[in-house]
Amino acid sequence: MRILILGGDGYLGWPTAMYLSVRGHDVAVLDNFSKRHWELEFNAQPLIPISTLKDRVRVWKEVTKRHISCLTGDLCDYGFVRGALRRVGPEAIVHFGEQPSAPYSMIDQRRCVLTQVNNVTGTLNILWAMHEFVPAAHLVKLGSMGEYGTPNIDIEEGFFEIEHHGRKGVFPFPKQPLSFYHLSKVHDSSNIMFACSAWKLRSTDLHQGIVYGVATDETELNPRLATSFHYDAVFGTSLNRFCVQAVAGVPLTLYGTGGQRRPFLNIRDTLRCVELAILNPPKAGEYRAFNQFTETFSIFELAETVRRQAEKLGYPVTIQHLPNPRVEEEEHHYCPRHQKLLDLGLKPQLLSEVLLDSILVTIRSHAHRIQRESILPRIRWDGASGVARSADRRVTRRSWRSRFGRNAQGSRAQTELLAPALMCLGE
Ligand code: USQ
Repeated sequence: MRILILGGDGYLGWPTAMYLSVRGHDVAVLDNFSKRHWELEFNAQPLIPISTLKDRVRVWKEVTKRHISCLTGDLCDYGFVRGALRRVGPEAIVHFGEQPSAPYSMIDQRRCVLTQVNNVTGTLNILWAMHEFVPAAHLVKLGSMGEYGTPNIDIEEGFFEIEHHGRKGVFPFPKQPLSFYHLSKVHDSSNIMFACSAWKLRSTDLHQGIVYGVATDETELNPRLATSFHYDAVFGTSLNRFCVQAVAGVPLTLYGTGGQRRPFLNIRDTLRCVELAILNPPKAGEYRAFNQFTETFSIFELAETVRRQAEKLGYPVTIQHLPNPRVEEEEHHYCPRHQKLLDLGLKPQLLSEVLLDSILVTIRSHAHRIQRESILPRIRWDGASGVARSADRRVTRRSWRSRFGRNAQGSRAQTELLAPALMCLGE
């Protein structure tokens, strides 16, 4: 099948491209490298050095003899999007090409607007270009479980039936998103659903949970095929961050009580889910939603699991309850369904000790690259933070010790690292 991957330079886009290429599909990747630019704003570097997309495509050809074509351009530029779809003529389009960080979208007005304009405009441009050139193509869109929020009822897969004043109907499940980033995904979902209905396009909206893991079968073929793994407070997500923190010997950064329950999946399962969606397309005019995760954990359970496993590898780990920089419920009901991908044949690779061990061991081999100053959260959901300024580094070593205890081993360097977070959290 001819498959176009949008955001093909990213943490998930690049491994997906290789996974589908090695399975015989004709794959093209498209990116404008804006994520690399956003990373520069915070000096947030991926743990494993990654080369340019063109280099990785070249290495992929050397290693597998398979060709991935590469397009460079911005999804917000409609002329470019039209040209790309006309040139590639994809049968399936996998859309990872968005600003992917919830914290980034909460920094300030500029990043909030950038996130929503970038994500919503890009998706609208794809829909219009599909309508114009490839109306039979299947759009596989990466949405988020965070679109639903944490309602006090069980979460269905996209739609549910409700009865109101004696009449029944099927409706999109209510969305109570967790950030401006998650809101951009909600807007995308509505736009895609409407385009499917109005223009008879077809789309699968993958409401994805939090992806963890550093490697896939394909990235392991050659070190130069590595993917962009983040652990910093802007682009890294909880489990990946906790693993790096354990190896770096800094306290695990639990926000609040850690009672927040979230959906998770392994990066290898992400690739399989995308493949299952592609191989089982919806019919023309159909918009469907799959909840794409394999298990749920509270963030505290997750930190405890990482602590136990890291200690077996000889890393002493402390868990630290930081004041929560986000506005979110910390104790809540959470019971989302996730049956549709299992019905299509997904065999989940759950978070086992072996799996966690392999992640920690991979991180260990790159431990010299960990930038500790990027670990602590500086972005507040209440809009009061911005990025902490250097003047914020005045918190004393005594305040580190009184807050984190002797186990935290607060050196002068660590105190300086923590200062911005404490200051922006109003400590
Ligand atoms: N958290 C901590 N400590 C940390 C980082 C996070 O306690 O160091 C907590 C957060 O407060 C939150 C939970 O862990 O309650 C999850 O945060 P996260 O950073 O792992 O994930 P989040 O930013 O919410 O969003 C991520 C991805 C997004 C995806 C989403 C799925 O960035 O692309 O859509 O996970 S979901 O969680 O369902 O929204």
